[in-house]
Amino acid sequence: MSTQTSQPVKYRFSFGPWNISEGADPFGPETRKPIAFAKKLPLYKKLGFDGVQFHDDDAVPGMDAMTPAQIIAKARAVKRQLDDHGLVAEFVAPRLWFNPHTIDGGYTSNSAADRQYALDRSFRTIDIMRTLGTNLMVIWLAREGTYIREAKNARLAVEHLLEAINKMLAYDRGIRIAIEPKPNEPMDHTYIPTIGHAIGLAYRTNDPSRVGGLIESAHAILAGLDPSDEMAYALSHGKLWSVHLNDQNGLKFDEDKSFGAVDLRRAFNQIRVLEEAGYGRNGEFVGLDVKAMRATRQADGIKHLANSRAFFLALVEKVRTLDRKKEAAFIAARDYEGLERFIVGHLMGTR
Ligand code: XLS
Ligand code: MG
Repeated sequence: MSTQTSQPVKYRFSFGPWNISEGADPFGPETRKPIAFAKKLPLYKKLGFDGVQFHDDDAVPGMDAMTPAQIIAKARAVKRQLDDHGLVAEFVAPRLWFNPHTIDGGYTSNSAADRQYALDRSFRTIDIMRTLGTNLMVIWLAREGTYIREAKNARLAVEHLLEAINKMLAYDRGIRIAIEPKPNEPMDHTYIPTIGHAIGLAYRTNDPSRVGGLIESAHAILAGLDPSDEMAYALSHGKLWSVHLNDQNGLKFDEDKSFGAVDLRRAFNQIRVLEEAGYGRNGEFVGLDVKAMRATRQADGIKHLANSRAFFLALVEKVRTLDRKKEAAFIAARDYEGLERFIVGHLMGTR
């Protein structure tokens, strides 16, 4: 990845259909009416987005009851819809947390039949990816973990994951797999909770060059880590293939708040790390995995996407206009108090 910043990157944005949602939470029903997939598509360009992120069944609803050929035929129709709107599929992720076979995890379930379901489902995901024109698969390990420590063998779980990933890599030698780590929710503890775990696993696969990561800001925060440091770690390995930028107010449920809405400085530092590593130059998207608040009215159900993109672009300007010489002087003098005032002043537009 290039470190040249002479030609500024023109960022391309993406989100998933689930990011325009109905407002249900575990404590109450929907507060907004559903919007059909076909009605969501025209909103992408209108909001300044070029990429669509998919769960496999966002593209092919009801796929568990369909044959591989039927799944591909439906995915072809979705590809035509994307083409009609000038959109591309960024990635497809297997949704391994709805089917009864995944009640206690898919790839790491104690049941061999459940593990086989997860694998077969992932092969169908790959068929969908290829049909939609992307070679990137994202795996968010939703239920791969435990509610109680004794329920599974954590060492064996790593071997199961490795075996599943190797089989996916062998199923199609052109695909890349980005692991999206998250430390908890829905599980008490999820396996592969951080990007360090994901990259460690990547190096143990049969083709490490095809296994990388997607970092979601909120997931890093839930692990008590700084998202920009997590991104820097993945970037140093050449393994940051997508991001889910959003925000999170401390250690609670996964909030998926608008990017930058809680902590502007933390958002600034994420963009800075991306920008300095040339993120986006190899076609990587800036994904915004953000959710509208439950209180949001129907007509305002896409404002969080517009807001997140606007905050991102405003902060890109803040990164690009930071006086690097002044910053270097503070660092050289080890005047971190001065540096703090300089950075916060820059963000606030004051001195
Ligand atoms: C959930 C995840 C999910 C993934 C896609 O916490 O963020 O939305 O990004 O499977
Ligand atoms: Mg995500």
